[in-house]
Amino acid sequence: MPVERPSAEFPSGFVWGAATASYQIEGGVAEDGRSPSCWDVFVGQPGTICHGDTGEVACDSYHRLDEDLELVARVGLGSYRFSVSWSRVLPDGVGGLNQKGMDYYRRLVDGLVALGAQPSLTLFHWDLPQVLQERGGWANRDCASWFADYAGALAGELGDRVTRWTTLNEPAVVAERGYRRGDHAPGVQDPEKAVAATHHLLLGHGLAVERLRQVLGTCSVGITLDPPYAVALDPEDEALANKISAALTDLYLLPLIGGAYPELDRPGLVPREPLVHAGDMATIQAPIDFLGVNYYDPVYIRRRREPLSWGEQPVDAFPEAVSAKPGDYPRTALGWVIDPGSFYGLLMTLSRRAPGLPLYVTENGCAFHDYAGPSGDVRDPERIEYLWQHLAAVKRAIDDGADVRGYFVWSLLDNFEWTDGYSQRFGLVYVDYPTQRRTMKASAQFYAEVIAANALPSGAPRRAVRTTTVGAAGPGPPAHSQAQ
Ligand code: BGP
Repeated sequence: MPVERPSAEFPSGFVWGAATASYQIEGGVAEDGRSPSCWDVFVGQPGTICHGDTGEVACDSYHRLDEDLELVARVGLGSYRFSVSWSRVLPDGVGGLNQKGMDYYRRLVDGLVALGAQPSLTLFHWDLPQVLQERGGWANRDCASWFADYAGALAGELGDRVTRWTTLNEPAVVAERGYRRGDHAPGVQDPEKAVAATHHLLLGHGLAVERLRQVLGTCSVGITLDPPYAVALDPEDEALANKISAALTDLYLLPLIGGAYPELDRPGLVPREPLVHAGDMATIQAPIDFLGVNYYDPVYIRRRREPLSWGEQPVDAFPEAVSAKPGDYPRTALGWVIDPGSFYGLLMTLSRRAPGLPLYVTENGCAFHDYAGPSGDVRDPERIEYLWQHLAAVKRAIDDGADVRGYFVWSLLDNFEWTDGYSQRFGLVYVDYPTQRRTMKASAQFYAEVIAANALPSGAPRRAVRTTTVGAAGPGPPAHSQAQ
């Protein structure tokens, strides 16, 4: 089937960015008054992280700010998405600001502004101050107001120079992996705490939106979700896949845009009274200016049949389904299936579900086993191809009416990838951890050219990637790219 090419040019003003997060890059964990976060504590527990890695040094960005700003300039980013370490600026979690910690973010924001790159600030990318974790963390309702106070404090310091505020990054991952499954910090395995965390994260988001508007007046504020996009492995399971997609997406999206939790018969998943107090849903529904979307790969669904086949996994809260990976798709180094057709499907679904709400792709990217060649250069043709295919999906969604305003690659730098430690490299820039030397990969050069042209190059990517989505769940992917 011939490849359907979108017209190469992106809308003028389209925001080209790259993203990072505080615990994943900063290091300097005990410096200038920073207190530990729940991640500092979690990584110290044996068996939690690949190779026993920690974020103690990470990319040492706390000490290499100028170098990292230079990379922003060299790639020509229109925006840089970073997160603030709550325990660096408020070591007690609440109360007085730590000015030394704040200085780092002031220099970062001022540096970006000087380069003409919009600062996109995420308030919470998973590293809760441990002092607050010891008071229950997000399972404690008070965490929502601690978060709003923290948002207000930062707005007072940086407000006039931050272009976009994102309250939370992927709250579903915090609740599910942090409090239900326990393979992320804080390592809690308690379904009641997980559902409480879901509600308190969303409540914290709503209170923070209110607080930012109080302090700043006009500002652009949103939230980043990772809406699961379920695809049926077999055509007869399409309705099941659609049901799972809708339910898991609505758990976080519906309260934000519709002021209610979905009517799902899953008591352990959906917050209800007494967790939900009068007035909470109105707070959570505070108007936002954009929705951030993180996409990596879809969830492939099949109806459960006993006994389970090799590779099939149960799907939390949906006992009738299993997830599995299709066998014949290209994968990233993490085994994630490369499926830009589902990315297009997700963007179209969200623009229909939340009409009028601009979308930013706040993360999209891939890990490959990159290495520096004998002359020091890092060639990553797979990443170039991945970016090309996923940007083509974005462009096609825009052409088909989705209001996508920007795209941020995960990540600017190779970094500490949570439970995978340093074993997975997602960066446009290669980091040699023993020396902390940064090298722009070939994909950084490719991305710089895309940004400069505000368009995809007209040539095809180097190799063919199969991108047709299996099954036919959701609105269906574009019929493109069987082969080139
Ligand atoms: C997202 C996180 C990022 C980043 C990315 C890569 O869920 O928001 O912080 O880490 O995933 O995936 P992972 O770290 O699981 O390999």
